[in-house]
Amino acid sequence: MLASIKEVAKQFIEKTKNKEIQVISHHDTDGITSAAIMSKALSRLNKNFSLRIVKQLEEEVFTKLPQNKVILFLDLASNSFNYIKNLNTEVFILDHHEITSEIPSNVTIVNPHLFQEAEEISGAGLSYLFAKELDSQNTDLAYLAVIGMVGDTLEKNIGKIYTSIIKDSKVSVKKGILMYPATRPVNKVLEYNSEIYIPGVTGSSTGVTDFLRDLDIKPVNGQYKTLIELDKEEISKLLTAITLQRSDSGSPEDLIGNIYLVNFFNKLEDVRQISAMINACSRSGESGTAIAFCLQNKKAKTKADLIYTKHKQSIVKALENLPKLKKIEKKNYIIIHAEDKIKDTIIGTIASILSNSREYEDGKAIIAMAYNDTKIKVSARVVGKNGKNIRDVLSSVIEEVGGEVGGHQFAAGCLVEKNKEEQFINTLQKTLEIELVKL
Ligand SMILES: [Mn+2]
Repeated sequence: MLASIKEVAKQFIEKTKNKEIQVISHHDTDGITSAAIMSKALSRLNKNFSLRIVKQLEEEVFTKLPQNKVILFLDLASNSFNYIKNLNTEVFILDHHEITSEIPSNVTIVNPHLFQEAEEISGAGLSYLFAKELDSQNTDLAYLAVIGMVGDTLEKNIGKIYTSIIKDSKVSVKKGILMYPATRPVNKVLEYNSEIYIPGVTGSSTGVTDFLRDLDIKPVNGQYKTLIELDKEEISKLLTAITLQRSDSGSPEDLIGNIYLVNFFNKLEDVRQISAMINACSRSGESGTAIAFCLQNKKAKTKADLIYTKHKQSIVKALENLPKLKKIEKKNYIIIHAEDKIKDTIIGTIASILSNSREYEDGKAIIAMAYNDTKIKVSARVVGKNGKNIRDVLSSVIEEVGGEVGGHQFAAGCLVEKNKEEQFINTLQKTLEIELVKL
C-alpha cells in the first residue's frame, strides 16, 4: 500500500501542475484532521486549493462541483462512485470506507480495502502518508494522523504502518483507565467524562468527592492527581470501584487501554480530549475553527475551548435532568422522552452515555427522544452491543409511521413528525415487545 501511495502522490503532482484543487473532506475528527494535514501540505507546495467539509456525500455536493479543478476526496467517497463516474474531472480519493462498486476510470484511489492483509488506516493516516510523499517536511503533521486514528477508534488494532506513524508523531503511549482527559485532575474527569457513566457520581461534584473519599484518594494541597499521575494501587482501587457499578459481568480490564499523549499548544494533552474538541467544533458548524485548532492556531484554540465547554455543560445539564424526564421502562427496553428539556443535537450523545453506563443490562434497547424545531429526533442504542438489531426495529416502526432512518445494528436514529408522537411511541413499544417474544 505504501508503494501505491507513493505512485498516487506522483500522479497527483503531475495532474495538478496547472490546475486548481478542490479538497472535500468529512466533518468528523478523522475528516477534519485529514483536511488539516492536506491544507498544510498543499500550502507548503504553493498549490491553489479550496476546501469543503461535508456531513455526507449527497447529490447536492456533486452538482456544485467545479468542472475545471482536480478533486481530492479525503475520508469519504469510496461508496459514491455512482455520482463520481459522471464527473468530467480528474478525481483522487484517500479513504478507508468500504468500496461498494467498480472504480470508475476518472478515479485514482488509495484505500486499504484494496490490499490484502493491509491494516486499517484512518483517513488522516492516509492523508499523512500521502503528505509525507509530497514533502518529507510534513512529518511534523504525524500527530494529526494519530488524532484521526483515535477519532475513528481504530487504536485497538494498530499494525506496522500506524506504529511507524506514531513513532513519527512523538505521541507517547501509556496504559491507563480509559477516561479522558487523563491529563486533568481525577475528580474533574470523573465528574465530566462521558465514557464511563457512574450513577450518582458522573455530573455531581459532591458525588465525586464522596466516591474518592471512600477510596481513600485524597487531594494534595487542594488538588487531586491526574489520571496519569495515579499510582498502581490507586488505579486498581478506582477500577474496582467503577466495576462494582456495572450490572454486567464485564471485567475491569475492559476499562484499561492505551492513553495517547501529545504536546499540543506547548502542553501535554490527551489525544481523546483533542479529538472530542474537534468533533464538538465541527458538529456545531465550526469546521474552519476545528481545522485551525488542529494546526495549533491560538485564536482557534480560544474559540474551540469555548465551544467545547458549552458542549460539555449541556451534556452535564442533560444528565442532571434525566431523572425528571418522561420514561417508559420495560425489561428489555427504555424509552426516554426529553421533549424540549434536552437539545436534539446532543440527544444521541446522551443515549450513548447511557448505553455505556453500568445501569442497564446487556442487550437492553435505549431509545432517547427530543424535539427539534419541527420534528422529533430519536436516537437508539443497544447496551453491550449485542442482541437486537435496533436499526431494523426503527425501520419497521417508521414504515408504519413515516420518517427517515439512519445508522446501524447497535446505534441508529430516526426523525419523526411531531404530530406522529403518540403513534410512534405506541408502534415502537409494540415492535419492541414482539422482539421480546422472539428472543
Ligand atoms: Mn475516517
